[in-house]
Amino acid sequence: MAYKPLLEEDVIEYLKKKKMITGENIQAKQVGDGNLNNVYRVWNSKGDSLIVKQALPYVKIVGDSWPLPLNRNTIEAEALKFHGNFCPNYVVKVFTVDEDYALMVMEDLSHMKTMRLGMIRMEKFPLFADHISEYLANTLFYTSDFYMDPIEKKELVKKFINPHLCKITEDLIFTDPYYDTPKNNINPELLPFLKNKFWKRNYLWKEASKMKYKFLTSAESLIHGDLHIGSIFANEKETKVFDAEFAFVGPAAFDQGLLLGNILINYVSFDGKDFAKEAVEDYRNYILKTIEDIYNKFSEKLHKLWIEKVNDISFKNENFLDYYLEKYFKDMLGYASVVIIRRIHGLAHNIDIDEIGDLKIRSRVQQSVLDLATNIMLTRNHWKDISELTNYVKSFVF
Ligand code: SR1
Ligand code: MG
Repeated sequence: MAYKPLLEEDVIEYLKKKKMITGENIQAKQVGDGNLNNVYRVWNSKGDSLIVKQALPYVKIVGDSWPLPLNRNTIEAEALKFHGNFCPNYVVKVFTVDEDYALMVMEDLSHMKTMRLGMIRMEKFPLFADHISEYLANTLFYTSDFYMDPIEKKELVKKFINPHLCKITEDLIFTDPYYDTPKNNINPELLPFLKNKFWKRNYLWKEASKMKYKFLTSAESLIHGDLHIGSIFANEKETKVFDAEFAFVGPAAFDQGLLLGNILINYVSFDGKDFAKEAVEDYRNYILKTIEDIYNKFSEKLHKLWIEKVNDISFKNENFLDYYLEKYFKDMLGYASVVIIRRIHGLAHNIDIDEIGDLKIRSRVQQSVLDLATNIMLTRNHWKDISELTNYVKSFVF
């Protein structure tokens, strides 16, 4: 079977042929606002529904001038399944993968919304910190050398080699935002600040390059690779991670850093919006508490796994865990800083800030976010506890 990008009617035919959906009045609709793929929801009159995600042979938001391999769909499906082994409650279920068509069929989670859509409206997710800390601790630990057999770990590295998607991250997160290139996507009102201040921060670029080097060279755990708040569905009771096509065996602190960075962008973004002051303060307190809870619960859970399940005798000691967590914490802050910066004037932004329509107001918020990220990057090696970060953030913007 030859690959072709499927339209809504093709997706219905495909699922009918595979007997994955039956019955009357089957319909399909393109959903999702991703940058790379086509995603369809398919449903029938009985209330059955499925999600089909198909890779395109190029970057969707740019077009066919930027080709991208189709096998990223299989890598994503395999990563979701592998992570799902260790935290089945917090990862979307993949039913089938079709390498020929570069597509996978998944459970439909449209009774939930992405956390980003909730957070831009100041919705709270009371169980999120508990759930995501377990996801972070389990995926980190069970796919690391602390737990895995060393031969199987190397096989895991091989299976999840994902060079083209990693290259996107290397360029878009660690490189392009630090100099004036047409690949960036810049609010014209922000340009003078970038030219006169931001791009003169050579000391910052050096720190970003240190993080890039770690990203290029650390094969620690199978990471999600793009764990922002648009890659997570959540509601009051459930949390489900999806969209893992950037997965590879990489630096363990990257996922939590990426999540933290995206939450901090949301925190600052309310400066440019019309919500009541008290509501913003209340929501910001909730965000800071969530940031602390995620990290503290994560380290407690990792500690428990360590005590109970480390297999390699070299690492079976808590002093090593202390060393590991100290490095993890600083790296997490470094990755948070670069992912914040990339979403301000790099190629792909977050709606948290881009929905601020007035470009002057947007630029003011963007400058504030860039200054916050710069300060986090430069201070990261002096902080030991997550409350030092949250106190600092509160003193910077509240
Ligand atoms: C060209 S792809 C831009 C971004 O979209 C994805 O969600 C990743 O975050 C990637 O960096
Ligand atoms: Mg994505």
